[in-house]
Amino acid sequence: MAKVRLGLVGKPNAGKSTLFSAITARAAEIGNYPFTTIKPNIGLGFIEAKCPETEIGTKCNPREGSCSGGIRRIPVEIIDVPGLIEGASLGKGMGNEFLENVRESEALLLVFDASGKTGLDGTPVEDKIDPEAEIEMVKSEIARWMSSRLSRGWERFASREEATNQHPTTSLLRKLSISGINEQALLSALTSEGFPLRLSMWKEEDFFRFSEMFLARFKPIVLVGNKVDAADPDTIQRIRVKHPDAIFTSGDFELALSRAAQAGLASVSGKTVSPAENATGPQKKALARIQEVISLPFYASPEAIMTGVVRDRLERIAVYPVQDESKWADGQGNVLPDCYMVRKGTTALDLAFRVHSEIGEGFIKAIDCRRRMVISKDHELNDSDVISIISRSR
Ligand SMILES: Nc1nc2c(ncn2[C@@H]2O[C@H](COP(=O)(O)OP(=O)(O)OP(=O)(O)O)[C@@H](O)[C@H]2O)c(=O)[nH]1
Ligand SMILES: [Mg+2]
Repeated sequence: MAKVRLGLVGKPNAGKSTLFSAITARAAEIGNYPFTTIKPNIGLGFIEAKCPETEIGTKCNPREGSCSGGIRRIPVEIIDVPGLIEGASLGKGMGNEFLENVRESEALLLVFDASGKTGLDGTPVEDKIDPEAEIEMVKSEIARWMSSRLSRGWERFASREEATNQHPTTSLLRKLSISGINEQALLSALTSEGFPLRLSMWKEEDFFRFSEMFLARFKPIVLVGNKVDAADPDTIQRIRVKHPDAIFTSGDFELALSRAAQAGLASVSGKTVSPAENATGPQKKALARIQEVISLPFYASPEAIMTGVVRDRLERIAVYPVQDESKWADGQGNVLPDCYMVRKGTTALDLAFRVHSEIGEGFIKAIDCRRRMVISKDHELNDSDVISIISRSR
C-alpha cells in the first residue's frame, strides 16, 4: 500500500538523523560532526487519527500500523539523508543523494538549527548565527538544483519533445524524474505564471523561476526549527514572526524521552512526562527539563509534526475501504483493515483505482457505510469515511 513519504533536508548537523531516530525509533547514527549519515535512511513514522472502530464497537485489525484506545496510528515513510552544503546543486558534498530525496518525497521537512550554534557547514561557531541564513541556503540550493537539472541539454530535449507531441507538463516532470504531481494543476500553474507552453521558447531565466514556483506549489517545504532546548526565546520569536508556519522541536529531547520510556524510567501521556519511582535524582532532573521544553506553546512532538504536515500541508484525509458494508470488514472478517491517506477531493472512483486497478475498471457503485447510502463515482470522500466499493471484478 503506497504510503505518504516525507523527506528530511537541511545543512549538516542540523539534527536530521536525531529527529529521524526520534520519529522512527529506529537507530540512526548520531555524531557530533558533519555527514554522520552516509547512506539514505528510510524509516516509518506515524500519524494519528480517531479510528472509526469506536462507532461500531468492534476492535479493528489494521494490516499496517496499529490502533489502541481508539487512536489509529497510520504509517508514513520518512527519509533521512546527508546534510546539504552551499554548492550542493553543483555536486558539492553529498549533494546528489540529498537531492534524490527532493524527487521522492511529497513534502520536505527543512530541519534547521534554531539554536544558531552551528555554521552553514555544520561546524560549531563562536558567535551565534541567524538561522534565517540556513533556511535561505537550503531553499535556494533545492531551487538551483532543479533549475540546473532542467537546463542541462534543454534545447535538444525541447525539440525532441515537441516533435513527438508530448504534453509540456509530462515532459517537464520526466526531465525532473518527479512523479505523483497533478498534471492538470501544473498546467494551470504554467499558464497563470506566463510560462510558454512550447518548451523550445523557454529562456534561461525560466528554469529558476519555474523551480521556485514548482517547489512553492507542488513540493511543500515545512520549516522545522530543531534544538529548541538550546535556542534562545528571542530568536524563536523572530523566526515565528517571519515564518508563522514554522514548527519547533527538539530531536535530542524526543530521543531521550523515548529511550527513558523504553527503559521504564518514565511514562509519557500527551505532553505530560511522569518519572518512574526508580529513576535517579539526575534522571528526574533531566526529565523535568524535558517536560519544561515540550510544554512550550509552540513545541511540536514528532507525531504532531507528521500529522500537521500530512493533514494540513499535503491536505490528506483518512479513508477506510472495506468489503462488508455492515461489519466494516474485509472478506476474512478483519475490521477496518486498511486506512489510506488520500488527497482532499479524491472521489469514490479514485479510491477504487487506488485499491486495485481492476476494482476501478469494474466499478459499479460505492456505499458510504456510515450513512448507509449509495454514492456515485464522482462523490468526493470526507475524512474518516468508511467506503465499500461494489465492482464487477470482486
Ligand atoms: N541540543 C540539541 N542538540 C541536538 C538536537 N538534535 C541533534 N542534536 C545534536 O546535533 C548533532 C548533529 O546531529 P545529527 O542528528 O547527526 O545531525 P544531521 O543533521 O543528521 O547531520 P548530517 O547527517 O551530518 O547532515 C549531534 O551532536 C546531536 O546530538 C537537539 O534537539 N538539541
Ligand atoms: Mg545525519
